Formats: sequence, C-alpha cells, structure tokens
Amino acid sequence: MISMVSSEHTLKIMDPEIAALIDKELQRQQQHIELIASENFTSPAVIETVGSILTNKYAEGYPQKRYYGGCEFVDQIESLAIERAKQLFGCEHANVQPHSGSQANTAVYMACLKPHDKILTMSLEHGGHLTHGYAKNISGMLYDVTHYGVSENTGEIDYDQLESLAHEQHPKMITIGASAYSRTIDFERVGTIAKNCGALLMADIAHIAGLVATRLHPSPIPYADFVTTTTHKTLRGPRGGMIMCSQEWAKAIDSAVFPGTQGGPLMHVIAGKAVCFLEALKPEFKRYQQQIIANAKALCKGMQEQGFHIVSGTTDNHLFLVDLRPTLPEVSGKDAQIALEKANITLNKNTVPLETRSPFQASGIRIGTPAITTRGMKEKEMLQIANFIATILQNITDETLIAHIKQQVIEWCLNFPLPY
Ligand code: DSN
Repeated sequence: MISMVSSEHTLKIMDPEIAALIDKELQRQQQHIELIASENFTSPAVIETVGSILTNKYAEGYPQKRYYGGCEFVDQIESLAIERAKQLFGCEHANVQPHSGSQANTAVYMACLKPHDKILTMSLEHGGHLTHGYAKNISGMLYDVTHYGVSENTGEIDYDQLESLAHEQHPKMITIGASAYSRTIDFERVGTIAKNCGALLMADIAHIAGLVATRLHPSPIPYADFVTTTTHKTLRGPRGGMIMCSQEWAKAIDSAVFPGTQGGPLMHVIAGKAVCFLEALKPEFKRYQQQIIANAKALCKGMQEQGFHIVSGTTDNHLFLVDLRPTLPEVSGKDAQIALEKANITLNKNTVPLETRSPFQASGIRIGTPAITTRGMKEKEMLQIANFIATILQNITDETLIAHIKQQVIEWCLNFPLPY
C-alpha cells in the first residue's frame, strides 16, 4: 500500500525531519532489549493497516447506524473486527471503538455509575492502574474509591481483604485487573464476591489479553459484567482498547463510548484490531503466548539465581517484579532503569509492596517478555539477559563496563531482527 505513494510524496521528501526520527526510533527498537511488559512489536500486516487510507474516514456511530455517508466498507471492517473479537474471547458483545484502555474503562464507568458511587479497586501502588480510581485520574475524582491490594507477606492479591471490604463498603462496582501483577488472577472468586455483595464487576485484562484469548490464563468472561482490554500488549495488535460485555449491557456500553466519551472512531486502528484478532485466532499465536510465559519463568529464575528478590516469588504470566532492596538497598528502581537504559536494556521502575521510596524513585523494576518473545528469543536467551541485568546493577557506577555491555547488546540484537 505504501508503494502507492509516488516517490515525490514520500515522507522522506515531504518531511525529512520526522522521517529521520522514525528511522532513529526503528533503529532504537532494533538495538534494544525491550522488557517493558506493556510493549510489543506488532506484525507488518497490522502496521500496513494502521498506516492505510482508512485514516481518512469519519464514521461516527456504529455499523449500519452512522452519522456520515460513505461508510459501506468501514461498516464491513468494524463488523469483522467485532465478530472476530467475539470468536476470540467468547463474549456476547464487543465494542472495538475505544481509543485506548483508559477510554474503555472510562466508558464502562459512564455506562453504569453515577458521580459519587462507590467503587472497590486495586491500588496503583499494589499493581493496579491509573483508571482504577487513582486520585488524579477522572475515576478517582468522580467516584468514591476504596482500594484493596496485595498481601504484604505473599505479594499476591489479598482476596480476603477484598471480600471484607466489599461487604463493608457495598460498592456499586468492583474492578479486578492489574498493570504490575505476576500471578494468575482468580476471576471466579472475585465474581462470587461481587455477586454476594450486589456489585457489578469490571475485569481489566489489558496486560494478559493474549493469555486469556488463548486460555493460558482463565477468562473472566463468565464472571464479569464488563471485560476491558487494550489490543497492543500481549495481544500484539495496534495501540487501542476494547470493551466486552453481555447483550444486556450492549446498548449502554455502545452509548457510553459514542456519543458518551468519544466522537469519530479510528477506522484504521479498528481495521488493525481486526487483523490482530485474526492473527490471534491462529494456532501459532497460542504457541507464542506459551513461549512468553516460558520466557518470563526462565528470566525470573535467572534473576533469582543472580540473587534478586522476586515479588510473590515467581510468575505465572508475562511479567514479574524485582524488589531491589534485599540485594542492592542503595539502588532505586529509577537508578536501575537509567543504568540499564545506558546499555540498551529498556524497562521501567516500579513500586513494590511495602514501598519505602516515592513512586518517582521506587524500589523495584518491572520485567516483561512479550516483545523479546516476538523477536524469537527463548529460554537460553533469558539467562543471558539476566546476566546482563545483574552485571549492570551490581556495577551501576562502572560506565566502562556498561558501555561494553551496550556493544554486546547491540551485536546480540542483530540475531533477532524485527520484521520491518
Ligand atoms: N502504561 C501501561 C503499562 O505500562 O502497564 C498501562 O496502561
């Protein structure tokens, strides 16, 4: 499709500055070990779709119910995306228009809550998300928020605390789902708690969507009134969001997305979601998800063998948290992130249970394997990565050593080319 652009209109000619920055970003992606748990490398087919002429089209409304003419083909595209999402996740209704996970969560709240209603959610410090009632997010401003968290001893979600808070607070909604949690989530138990206290349940599977789609993580669909996700993390699609629910809530959810919280849908991104869902329905996608988990377990074990403390002791999914304090008490998460970045290893600092530093410093790092698994890395490579990380963190002020590892990382990355 790109080849349809005549040479005098290419980006390099029209805007060499932006073209050069995109080239640099591509080189950065190729030459770094990407361990940010929420990032991935989407397929060339998705990139082609998102970069297509579909970006030209306005289509406010839904298939066959649009406010604009000329929607014949985008109607078919959105219908395909919806049908594939329903097939992939086994849900009754899917809205594929949310521009992001945050938009998806906000639309769910708009569909069923009124300002000042009570919500019970996982706290950000314990692995939740901004849109799960964080004070400076709209969810924390509009609703009366109570937080549950992880047990300080085990690092696992404290379902007993969740249950007693639910009976004490009588929330209108409970949310379950996390951005930094490495263990299997017991959606069935939380569904029972919600039912017993008369609360609605929203499960946010943004991080684990690929694992849920392939049933490598139990699905919340049978237990939750609403399931929200992004499409670009383990699901490996374009950057965007989605809401799934039963037919009972379909109309309210659709109205909350449009016109409630969004205007025109991004049809190029919706088409990219359709392509992503088709890819995710293929058997090789399940093998990819299995390898993500195998790699996370191997990297986690590698870090433990290097003497690092893992929150909750292990991982069941695509990520894990390292609490740096027992091994390197003087090194903050921020220090670690900066030092690793110098050696082309990208990840993010993260707060850990019983955190003693501010969120800007933090005492942990979050490590995820979706992106490096897409590049074809396997268990053997995870041990090498653990070795790189440990060497840097144990010699955090040794700039010569870090520069030397950077060169090794760049050469090593050549063995795992990106498909672009
Ligand atoms: N920013 C995402 C993450 O890194 O987990 C969550 O929205």
